[in-house]
Amino acid sequence: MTDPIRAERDGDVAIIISDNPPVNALGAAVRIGLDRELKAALADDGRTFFAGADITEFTKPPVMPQLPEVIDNIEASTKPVIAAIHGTALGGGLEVTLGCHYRIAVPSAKLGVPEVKLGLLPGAGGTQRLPRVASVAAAAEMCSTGNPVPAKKALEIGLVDKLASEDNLAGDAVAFARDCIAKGPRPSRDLPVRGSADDVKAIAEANARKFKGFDAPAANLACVDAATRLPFDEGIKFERTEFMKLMMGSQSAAQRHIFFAERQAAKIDGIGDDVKPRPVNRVGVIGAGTMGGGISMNFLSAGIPVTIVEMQQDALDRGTGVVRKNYEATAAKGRMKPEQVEQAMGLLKKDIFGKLDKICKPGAILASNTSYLDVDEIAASTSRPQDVLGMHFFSPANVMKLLEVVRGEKTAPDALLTAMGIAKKIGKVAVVAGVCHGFIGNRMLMPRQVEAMKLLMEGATPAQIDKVHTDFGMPMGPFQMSDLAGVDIGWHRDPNRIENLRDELAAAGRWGQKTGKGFYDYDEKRRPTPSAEVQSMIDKWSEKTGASKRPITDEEIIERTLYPMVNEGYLILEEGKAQRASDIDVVWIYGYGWPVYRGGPMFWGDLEGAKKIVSGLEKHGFNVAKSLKAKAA
Ligand code: 3H9
Repeated sequence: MTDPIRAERDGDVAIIISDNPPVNALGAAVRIGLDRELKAALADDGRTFFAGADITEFTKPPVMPQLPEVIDNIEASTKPVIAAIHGTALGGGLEVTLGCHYRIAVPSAKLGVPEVKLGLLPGAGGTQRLPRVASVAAAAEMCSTGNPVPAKKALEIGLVDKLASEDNLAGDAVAFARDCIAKGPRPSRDLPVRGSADDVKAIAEANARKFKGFDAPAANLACVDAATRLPFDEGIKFERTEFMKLMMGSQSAAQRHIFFAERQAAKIDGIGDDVKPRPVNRVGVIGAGTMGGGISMNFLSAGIPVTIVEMQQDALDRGTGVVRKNYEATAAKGRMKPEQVEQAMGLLKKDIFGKLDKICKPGAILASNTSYLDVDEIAASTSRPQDVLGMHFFSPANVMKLLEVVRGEKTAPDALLTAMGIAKKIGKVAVVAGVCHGFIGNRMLMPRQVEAMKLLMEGATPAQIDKVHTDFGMPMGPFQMSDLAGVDIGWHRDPNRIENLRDELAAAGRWGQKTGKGFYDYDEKRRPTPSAEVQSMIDKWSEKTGASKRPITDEEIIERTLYPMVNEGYLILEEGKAQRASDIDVVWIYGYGWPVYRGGPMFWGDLEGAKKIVSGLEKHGFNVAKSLKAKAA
């Protein structure tokens, strides 16, 4: 293995260069080399910056020197050490720069401590040095949200001392180093803390909703708070204790799992490097409804021209109107400039009379956004099944990150690769799914919904079931979801045919949020309250179906609504409809808001334990997937 660290000299300045592709993670070889070259530079009278600790090392035995020690040695250097930053200085990478005495960065550099997104905190002194180098407010914000700051902002908050020119970092850094020689070392630990505990409190309050359920943001804030009241070395000890607590906890394990799962999902088994994606220069979308409009926005935002095909002028106007309204709302929040709105709208061409065949050249990919239709059947109805696949967006399509790319029996490898590539280009997290009813996500939703309805008949209330799900960390429970999606979805629309509770709700106009009432009653601000009318309908249907009502525990709700999802996940894997368990987790995190700190249903199933899940499922009479049973054995 080649040494990732090498040193050069420019007159009286030693330049230590790290080159550890792909992201310059601070793995053992880098730490050893960094320490070695620093010592050599001190003894001698002379692509991206680090993307953070090597996350893959966290589950392995530690290799010396550890990062805090390397950073302490840099900080203790009797000669000034300058960090020259380009690309991304993240996590442990930023902490290395904080151990340096001065920092210079190119304008395109980004600096941040994203550890919180991995359920962690900067564990190499970052929480103690940032409040001294920048400020308590900046440290609290950066550590607890994990959002990086661009170099210009870093300069404003004192995190970097100087901006280099974009294409001459080495030259500017060496010149800057010469200026610093006269100033001598400036250890961050000796700087006064800039700000007070109130700054930490303000950040905590401003983000309370976002942080709900997560352990790491509060731990990050507690460390920054410690910096305001403890001497540096005591603060470091506090940081270490908090870091280890998070590192040993299940939330960080879950979040690290998802970090790698998301990247793994982009990889398609069985497709070699010889397969190349097809170029995609324009996109046609059929149907200008909510979904069509949202889907179009993804491409427009990525600079890809879109032709919307809609046979009805009013529907077309409504659809393009929705696109404009959404963009204008984004502009009103300052996240887009008015000229960008026009630019995106300019890419949208209306073609009322265009015919599908006219739009589709040979080789064009024909993608269906179906949630349930059989992609193989759709493919069979064309003369080019190799070009047909599913691209299943989640509503609202311009917001939700998930895209299920459905691989049909005859889908060509390069067509699949193209769909996965375009998904990345439009900022989606794509997962390959096989053809089955509901693909991965909705297929797993079905047993959950069925059981939730049965539980109502047996004595649980919609509010109780939903609360178990929201307490678990889901953004909403099964009945809140029905009310949002529409209770009338899939309804036969015959008001005289009432065969179950859902029919009765639909016939009574209880279609959910859109009619102001569904499983819940809604006020004008769409706040739900339990409905007496619905409860009496439930009681009636419970009696009709002969279910004996009894108190239902929250534990039973978990066993009957979440365990069957895990079970379905195993069935999906057995049938080869998902490539790997972690893909299923990605679907649920990005498509349905499964709490990331629980790592997705499959990861959670492992934490809960296969034995416990199997016995829970068997207790309630479910057919357990063979592979799940085998795991429990
Ligand atoms: C930390 O620093 C703890 C310290 O405070 C305390 C220590 C005591 N390690 O994302 P990409 C892999 S915690 C190992 O597709 P991009 C990644 O899996 C760390 N591997 O590229 C992928 O592998 P593959 C805090 C890593 O250009 C490949 O590199 N730092 C790491 O879209 C390319 O990644 C972070 O949380 C890593 N640190 O984005 C930063 N990072 O090709 C995490 C990446 O096999 N990283 N890999 O699938 C990122 O945010 C993005 O990777 C980055 C580049 C923005 C840097």
